[in-house]
Amino acid sequence: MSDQPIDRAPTRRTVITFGTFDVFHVGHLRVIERAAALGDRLVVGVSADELNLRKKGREPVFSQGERLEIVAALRCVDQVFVEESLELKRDYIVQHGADVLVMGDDWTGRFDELKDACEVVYLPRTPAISTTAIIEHIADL
Ligand code: C2G
Repeated sequence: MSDQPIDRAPTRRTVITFGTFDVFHVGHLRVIERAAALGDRLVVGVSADELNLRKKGREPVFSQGERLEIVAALRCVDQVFVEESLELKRDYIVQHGADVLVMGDDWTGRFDELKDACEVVYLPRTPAISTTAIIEHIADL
Protein backbone atom coordinates (compact mmCIF):
# COMPACT_ATOMS: atom_id res chain seq x y z
CA MET A 1 0.00 0.00 0.00
CA SER A 2 1.24 3.48 -0.77
CA ASP A 3 1.99 5.68 2.21
CA GLN A 4 1.12 8.81 0.20
CA PRO A 5 -1.65 10.75 1.94
CA ILE A 6 -4.85 10.82 -0.09
CA ASP A 7 -5.99 14.38 -0.80
CA ARG A 8 -9.68 14.30 -0.08
CA ALA A 9 -10.16 18.08 -0.12
CA PRO A 10 -13.05 18.72 -2.50
CA THR A 11 -12.24 20.94 -5.46
CA ARG A 12 -14.41 24.05 -5.32
CA ARG A 13 -15.78 25.17 -8.65
CA THR A 14 -16.07 28.95 -8.88
CA VAL A 15 -18.60 30.50 -11.25
CA ILE A 16 -18.47 34.14 -12.34
CA THR A 17 -21.20 36.15 -14.05
CA PHE A 18 -21.72 39.80 -14.95
CA GLY A 19 -24.58 42.20 -15.40
CA THR A 20 -26.04 45.60 -14.66
CA PHE A 21 -28.98 44.11 -12.75
CA ASP A 22 -30.82 47.45 -12.84
CA VAL A 23 -34.46 47.37 -11.62
CA PHE A 24 -33.82 43.81 -10.44
CA HIS A 25 -36.38 41.34 -11.85
CA VAL A 26 -37.05 37.59 -12.10
CA GLY A 27 -34.96 37.21 -15.31
CA HIS A 28 -31.96 38.46 -13.31
CA LEU A 29 -32.78 36.14 -10.42
CA ARG A 30 -33.07 33.08 -12.67
CA VAL A 31 -29.77 33.62 -14.48
CA ILE A 32 -28.00 34.14 -11.14
CA GLU A 33 -29.60 31.03 -9.60
CA ARG A 34 -28.78 28.91 -12.66
CA ALA A 35 -25.21 30.23 -12.67
CA ALA A 36 -24.85 29.32 -8.97
CA ALA A 37 -26.09 25.80 -9.69
CA LEU A 38 -23.14 25.25 -12.05
CA GLY A 39 -20.58 25.42 -9.23
CA ASP A 40 -19.90 25.76 -5.51
CA ARG A 41 -19.20 29.46 -5.27
CA LEU A 42 -20.72 32.35 -7.26
CA VAL A 43 -19.00 35.68 -7.86
CA VAL A 44 -20.96 38.46 -9.58
CA GLY A 45 -19.50 41.48 -11.39
CA VAL A 46 -22.00 44.33 -11.28
CA SER A 47 -21.50 46.94 -14.01
CA ALA A 48 -20.30 50.33 -12.81
CA ASP A 49 -22.62 53.30 -13.40
CA GLU A 50 -20.01 54.70 -15.78
CA LEU A 51 -19.86 51.44 -17.77
CA ASN A 52 -23.64 51.35 -18.02
CA LEU A 53 -23.71 54.91 -19.31
CA ARG A 54 -21.13 54.04 -21.98
CA LYS A 55 -22.86 50.77 -22.90
CA LYS A 56 -26.52 51.82 -22.87
CA GLY A 57 -26.33 55.59 -23.18
CA ARG A 58 -28.36 56.20 -20.00
CA GLU A 59 -27.89 56.27 -16.25
CA PRO A 60 -29.18 53.17 -14.46
CA VAL A 61 -32.31 53.73 -12.35
CA PHE A 62 -30.59 52.29 -9.29
CA SER A 63 -27.06 53.37 -8.42
CA GLN A 64 -24.07 51.06 -8.52
CA GLY A 65 -24.02 50.89 -4.70
CA GLU A 66 -27.71 49.96 -4.56
CA ARG A 67 -27.38 47.33 -7.32
CA LEU A 68 -24.37 45.79 -5.59
CA GLU A 69 -26.30 45.69 -2.30
CA ILE A 70 -29.29 43.92 -3.89
CA VAL A 71 -27.18 41.28 -5.69
CA ALA A 72 -24.95 40.70 -2.62
CA ALA A 73 -28.04 40.00 -0.50
CA LEU A 74 -29.07 36.99 -2.62
CA ARG A 75 -28.62 33.66 -0.85
CA CYS A 76 -26.79 32.05 -3.78
CA VAL A 77 -24.26 34.91 -4.26
CA ASP A 78 -20.96 34.58 -2.41
CA GLN A 79 -19.16 37.71 -3.57
CA VAL A 80 -19.81 40.85 -5.62
CA PHE A 81 -17.48 43.40 -7.18
CA VAL A 82 -17.75 46.37 -9.54
CA GLU A 83 -17.20 45.60 -13.24
CA GLU A 84 -15.41 48.67 -14.58
CA SER A 85 -14.97 47.54 -18.20
CA LEU A 86 -16.27 44.84 -20.54
CA GLU A 87 -12.70 44.34 -21.76
CA LEU A 88 -11.40 43.27 -18.35
CA LYS A 89 -13.24 39.92 -18.22
CA ARG A 90 -10.02 37.88 -18.45
CA ASP A 91 -8.47 39.80 -15.54
CA TYR A 92 -11.61 39.34 -13.42
CA ILE A 93 -11.68 35.59 -14.19
CA VAL A 94 -8.06 35.23 -13.06
CA GLN A 95 -8.44 37.50 -9.99
CA HIS A 96 -11.45 35.55 -8.73
CA GLY A 97 -10.13 32.10 -9.68
CA ALA A 98 -13.20 31.43 -11.82
CA ASP A 99 -13.63 28.04 -13.48
CA VAL A 100 -16.80 28.96 -15.36
CA LEU A 101 -18.02 32.21 -16.95
CA VAL A 102 -21.81 32.39 -17.32
CA MET A 103 -23.56 34.94 -19.52
CA GLY A 104 -27.10 35.24 -20.87
CA ASP A 105 -27.50 34.11 -24.47
CA ASP A 106 -27.88 37.72 -25.64
CA TRP A 107 -24.05 37.56 -25.36
CA THR A 108 -23.60 34.28 -27.30
CA GLY A 109 -20.18 34.11 -28.97
CA ARG A 110 -18.99 37.42 -27.48
CA PHE A 111 -16.72 35.82 -24.90
CA ASP A 112 -15.62 32.68 -26.73
CA GLU A 113 -12.00 33.93 -26.78
CA LEU A 114 -11.94 33.35 -23.00
CA LYS A 115 -12.40 29.59 -23.42
CA ASP A 116 -8.66 29.10 -22.84
CA ALA A 117 -9.06 30.72 -19.39
CA CYS A 118 -12.24 28.97 -18.21
CA GLU A 119 -15.39 27.22 -19.36
CA VAL A 120 -17.82 29.66 -21.03
CA VAL A 121 -21.56 28.99 -20.75
CA TYR A 122 -24.39 31.05 -22.29
CA LEU A 123 -27.76 30.50 -20.62
CA PRO A 124 -31.10 31.20 -22.32
CA ARG A 125 -32.69 34.50 -21.28
CA THR A 126 -36.02 34.49 -19.48
CA PRO A 127 -38.52 35.50 -22.17
CA ALA A 128 -40.69 38.62 -22.10
CA ILE A 129 -39.03 40.54 -19.28
CA SER A 130 -36.41 43.25 -19.35
CA THR A 131 -35.43 46.36 -17.40
CA THR A 132 -36.23 48.51 -20.45
CA ALA A 133 -39.73 46.99 -20.80
CA ILE A 134 -40.38 47.59 -17.06
CA ILE A 135 -39.24 51.22 -17.29
CA GLU A 136 -41.44 51.78 -20.38
CA HIS A 137 -44.41 50.06 -18.73
CA ILE A 138 -44.14 52.24 -15.61
CA ALA A 139 -43.71 55.40 -17.70
CA ASP A 140 -46.98 54.53 -19.53
CA LEU A 141 -49.05 54.05 -16.35
N1 C2G B 1 -31.15 38.23 -18.32
C1 C2G B 1 -31.92 37.09 -18.53
N2 C2G B 1 -33.23 37.21 -18.87
C2 C2G B 1 -33.80 38.43 -19.01
C3 C2G B 1 -33.03 39.60 -18.78
C4 C2G B 1 -31.69 39.48 -18.44
O1 C2G B 1 -31.43 35.95 -18.43
N3 C2G B 1 -35.08 38.50 -19.37
C5 C2G B 1 -29.74 38.09 -17.98
C6 C2G B 1 -28.80 38.68 -19.04
O2 C2G B 1 -28.65 37.80 -20.13
C7 C2G B 1 -27.52 38.86 -18.23
C8 C2G B 1 -28.06 39.17 -16.81
O3 C2G B 1 -29.44 38.79 -16.80
O4 C2G B 1 -26.80 37.63 -18.18
C9 C2G B 1 -27.94 40.64 -16.49
O5 C2G B 1 -28.64 41.36 -17.47
P1 C2G B 1 -28.34 42.92 -17.65
O6 C2G B 1 -28.44 43.59 -16.35
O7 C2G B 1 -29.14 43.42 -18.82
O8 C2G B 1 -26.81 42.84 -17.99
P2 C2G B 1 -26.07 43.54 -19.16
O9 C2G B 1 -26.38 44.97 -19.17
O10 C2G B 1 -26.25 42.69 -20.36
O11 C2G B 1 -24.58 43.47 -18.61
O12 C2G B 1 -20.14 42.28 -18.85
C10 C2G B 1 -21.41 42.10 -19.30
C11 C2G B 1 -22.35 43.08 -18.78
O13 C2G B 1 -22.07 43.53 -17.51
C12 C2G B 1 -23.73 42.47 -18.89
